[in-house]
Amino acid sequence: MTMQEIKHTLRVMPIHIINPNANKERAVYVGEELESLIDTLGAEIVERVMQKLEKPDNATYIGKGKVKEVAGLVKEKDVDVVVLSTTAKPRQVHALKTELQKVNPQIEVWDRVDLILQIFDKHASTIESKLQIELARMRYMGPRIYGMGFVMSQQGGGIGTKGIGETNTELMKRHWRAAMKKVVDQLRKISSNRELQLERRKKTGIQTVSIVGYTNAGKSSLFNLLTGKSTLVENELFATLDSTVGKLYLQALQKEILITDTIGFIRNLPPKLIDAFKSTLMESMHADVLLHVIDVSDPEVDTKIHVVNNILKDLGRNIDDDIYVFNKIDAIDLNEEELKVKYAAYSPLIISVKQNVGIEAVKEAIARRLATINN
Ligand SMILES: Nc1nc2c(ncn2[C@@H]2O[C@H](COP(=O)(O)OP(=O)(O)OP(=O)(O)O)[C@@H](O)[C@H]2O)c(=O)[nH]1
Ligand SMILES: [Mg+2]
Repeated sequence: MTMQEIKHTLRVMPIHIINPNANKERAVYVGEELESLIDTLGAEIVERVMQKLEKPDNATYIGKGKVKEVAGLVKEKDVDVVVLSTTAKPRQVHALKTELQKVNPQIEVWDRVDLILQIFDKHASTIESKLQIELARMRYMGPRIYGMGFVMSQQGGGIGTKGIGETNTELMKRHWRAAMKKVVDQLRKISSNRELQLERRKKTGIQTVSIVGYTNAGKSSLFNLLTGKSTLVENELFATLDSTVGKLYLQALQKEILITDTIGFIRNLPPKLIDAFKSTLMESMHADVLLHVIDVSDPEVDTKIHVVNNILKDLGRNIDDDIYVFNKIDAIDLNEEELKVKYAAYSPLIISVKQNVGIEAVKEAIARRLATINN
């Protein structure tokens, strides 16, 4: 079942997996984030289930008793998709799905990563981002499960996957490898084109700034304000998937620089998935300066900064000279001075894109940073 095949609004039931030892407030934020991801898909949450779990069940992740409860609700509420709030092994997702198919043969089971990939799918507009999603999906699902989709579609049905023999498994693996190579080759071509572009740009001496940050922080909004462009701004997670480049004239340097907007980050993304987006992120990794945008009205400011910084570091980027831009000051009670004290560790610039506050200071900070790099 693909999103395109579904005509009605998706009826979704999240299963919030809660570690009983975890901080309660934190668990609530993470749960809310999962539900905004579901909203972003345009789906309807028809029921929600909580499951306290210290250790996932080896077979079905949630365990036998819970499967029964979930199956009952799937039937009663006519659920199309069950979403696990955490990342599960493809094998566990598949086992849970097989159980739930007994009450709804069309049921889909996604874990958190599957959900994010569905959103990426919905928002992907270029060949490159589509290829990257495909690659991420292949890597994430592994040969067995990925191939299963293939075999099932060949048979034209979703049921009856039992008894697939060794020969088929080998076939799946081969199919998986071949399919993956094809995507990797195509992506490599796009990547090397971009690398050429980046090198050419370096030679002309045009400096570059890239906007990074957690999803929904206001990166595209800031990009639009700085460049006069109109990249899509949405109160949705992952509205942006591709990199966009714009020009910015810096009065202080009396010259034009390039600025890019790109995909946002989110917690608990498997490295394999981020790796698949490397080609889009290359632009940012090579930028002279990074502007790290933060939603200051968010209750989890520090956590989200760490998530972003860890991903950047994993991608091999030095983050020591990043400029921290705290956005959406209009949405909280603290004033600029109080925020500067509270977040002193980041030497933050405090802005509101919405009210056009603090934007000149952002340009000045960029100019100052770029000037030091030049010398
Ligand atoms: N209150 C307030 N809202 C803002 C401000 N800047 C942006 N927003 C809102 O925040 C939401 C996300 O904005 P985007 O610019 O799409 O955020 P993004 O970081 O590009 O998000 P993704 O591309 O989805 O990762 C939108 O609803 C914006 O209108 C601000 O200064 N104040
Ligand atoms: Mg954006």
